[in-house]
Amino acid sequence: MALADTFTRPTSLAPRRASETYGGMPRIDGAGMRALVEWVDEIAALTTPDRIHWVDGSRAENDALLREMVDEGKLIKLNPEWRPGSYLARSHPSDVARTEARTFIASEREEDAGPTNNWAAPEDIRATITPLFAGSMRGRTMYVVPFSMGAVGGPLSHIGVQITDSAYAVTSIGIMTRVGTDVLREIAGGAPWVRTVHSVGAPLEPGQADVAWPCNDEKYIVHFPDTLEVWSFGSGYGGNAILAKKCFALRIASVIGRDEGWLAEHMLLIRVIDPKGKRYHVAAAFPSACGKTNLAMLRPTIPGWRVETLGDDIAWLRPGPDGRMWAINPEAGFFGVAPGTGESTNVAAVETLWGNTIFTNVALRPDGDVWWEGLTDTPPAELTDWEGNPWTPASGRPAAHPNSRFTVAASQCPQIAEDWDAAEGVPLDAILFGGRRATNVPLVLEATDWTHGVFLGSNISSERTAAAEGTVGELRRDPFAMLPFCGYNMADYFGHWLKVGQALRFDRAPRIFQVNWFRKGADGRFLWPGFGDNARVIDWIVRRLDGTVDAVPSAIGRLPRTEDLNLDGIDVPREDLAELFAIDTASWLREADLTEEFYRTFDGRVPAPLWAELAALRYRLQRA
Ligand code: OXD
Ligand code: MN
Repeated sequence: MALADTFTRPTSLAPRRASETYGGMPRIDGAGMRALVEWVDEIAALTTPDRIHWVDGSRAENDALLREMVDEGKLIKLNPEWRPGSYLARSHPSDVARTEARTFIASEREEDAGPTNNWAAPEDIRATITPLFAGSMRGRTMYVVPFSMGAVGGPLSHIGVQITDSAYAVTSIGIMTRVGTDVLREIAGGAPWVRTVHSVGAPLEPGQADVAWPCNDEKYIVHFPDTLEVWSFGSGYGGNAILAKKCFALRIASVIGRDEGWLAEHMLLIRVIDPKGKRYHVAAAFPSACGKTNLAMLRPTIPGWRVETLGDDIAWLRPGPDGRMWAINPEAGFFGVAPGTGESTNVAAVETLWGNTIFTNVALRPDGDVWWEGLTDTPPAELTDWEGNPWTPASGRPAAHPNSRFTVAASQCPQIAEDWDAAEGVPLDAILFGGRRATNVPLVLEATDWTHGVFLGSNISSERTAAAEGTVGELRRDPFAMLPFCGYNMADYFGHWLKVGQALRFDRAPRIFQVNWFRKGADGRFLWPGFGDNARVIDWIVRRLDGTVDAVPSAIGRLPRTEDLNLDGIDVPREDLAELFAIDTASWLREADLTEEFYRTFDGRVPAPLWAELAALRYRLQRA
């Protein structure tokens, strides 16, 4: 008999001890399951919840949780006529984003966290956070959520368990991951799993009424890479509360990948299908707010081309025995930024959100639907803003929070690939690195080889301020778009990328490209139309993969011959095209200086091949 057949879910049982809640279950046994139950007991003893609820991931359970949150005033049910099965949450105004300053990597050795992370000694930070967690779930339900990143039992997948006292987190994890008793079967069978603990840090005294969005002014998001644990306190915001996502699938998974020979990346994943039906798989790393979800759901403007979505935020990449790089999207949903998502910018995302969506901090329409800046060109005449106040276009402030979000199942995307959750993933043909750069970085360039590609990735940066004013000095460096997400020393991570490249067959490794949709002319105008027209850049990349177009060598990499770009049907003036690919030597030499400055912050840990790339870049620039 399968575990699921014998497993009777002890929902909301009163006993405090998890082992008691498992009393009547004959088949969940084995060392793996015992370790889980002991751990749950240990966390319950520390946090003292009123109830323990083992989450089974069923539809009925999810519906009950949503109903409960509506009854408690934690969610607003949207008008089912417009948005069936959908809800709006309004966070506490102070709990609206990831808290990077409160995010810690507690590795045994400080140098293993590196200069780009906040480091804390494990025993010190445990001594700090343990008293915070003591009694932190009093008066609340403690949910135990077993989840899988990637298809359950898949060769590239990993599993974890999140303990949380937030029903909002449970329903979000249910969308973003695969939750259920089949994960428990893996654990019972001895599969390794990551332990994650989350508390909003708002215990309730007997009789005390709850608030709509419980949280705590004090916040800690702590990762223990040596013991594969995450402890998150004080925040209900997705990036801090859905621990499977940034905390596990990037920070902890990057460490697992370092030790096992694969890569956990902040990348979207797409399948591009050319007019002849040939398929290519592309992963792309972009810092936040650089159009990752838009590229993930691209609608090409050139006839005959199609894009299928595989993932919009995270990709796990592993060299296969065939010498190719295989990739999965370990998530099962999208936790996307709402503002800027509209009919004209990302119609596929808008269609994805037709229902079954949890919105957070968007505006509410009088008819019970939602709205955010950019959804339509003209705002509705009246709204309730994200803080619950009346709003009109004359209010002079955004109606939705700029980081307001939607949480929705990937399967709802109208262009999701049929095999998007295939356990073995897809073989990668190309990797793109991008950022928001008003100057210097051309529309597209190709790395000369893997090492040069790693050099490009290590130098990703994005303008911090309005792009028109962007100068080299105002760049935020975001290597591989992983600055807030790499769970170990970034210089070692560069080295790991080089090492993983060696596990690939040279003629089968994905080719690496740098792209920049955001270059501006001297007059501050965008030089490239972007959005669906970015397919024209993908078209060139694909023809490079097929070997049907030549590229022009330059000091910074291989550039297209402008006549090879398919510009049929759009009007990009000749001068703009020239500017899109112009190389300003003095400015690039200044960038090289910034790279040196950045590399020096790693105390000699940056791998020699990257220093060699920097020296070669300077040499080529000086000769140009
Ligand atoms: C995200 C982020 O939420 O990058 O995806 O912050
Ligand atoms: Mn992201």
